[in-house]
Amino acid sequence: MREEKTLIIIKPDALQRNLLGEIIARFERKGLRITGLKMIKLEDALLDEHYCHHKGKPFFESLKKFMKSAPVIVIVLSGLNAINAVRLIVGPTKGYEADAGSIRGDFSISGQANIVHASDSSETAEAEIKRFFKPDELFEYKRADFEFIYGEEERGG
Ligand code: 3AN
Repeated sequence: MREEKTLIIIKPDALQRNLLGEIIARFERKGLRITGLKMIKLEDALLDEHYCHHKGKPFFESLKKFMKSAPVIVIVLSGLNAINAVRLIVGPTKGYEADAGSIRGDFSISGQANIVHASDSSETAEAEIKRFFKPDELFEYKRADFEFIYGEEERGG
């Protein structure tokens, strides 16, 4: 177990469907720390980089169009094993395959309009945080409920 940072993008469908508060609340309640947060409008250059593993696929252009259709919220979440913990909260890519209780399982029935993106490994988390945040846009602080979120060993003794 280790302290990690991960990146999520709350997508245009979530904004249009008034789900921003609901989604952010789920990560807060889990015990994760929000250490970066902003609203941005995605442009082609950033999307080409972020979705380079999908370049050439039939849905690539429509994915970009969807991601540019409204602003998105980018958030850095910090906590113990945050990358895996956040992927579990988000659920698998296709909303119609995601378990109830996950964000995609509860709010999405689509493969494209799937509410939120989350980094899938420590390498992608590091690259994605750098892609969307400057160092001075990230913050460190201790949550007031830290003692109740983690056990003694997890808090560093
Ligand atoms: P995840 O977001 O779960 O890591 P990726 O990286 O495979 O999944 O896909 C990135 C995004 O591309 C998805 N969140 C979804 O919006 C879109 N996407 C993936 N597969 C499809 C597909 N078959 N049809 C349409 N959009 C897709």
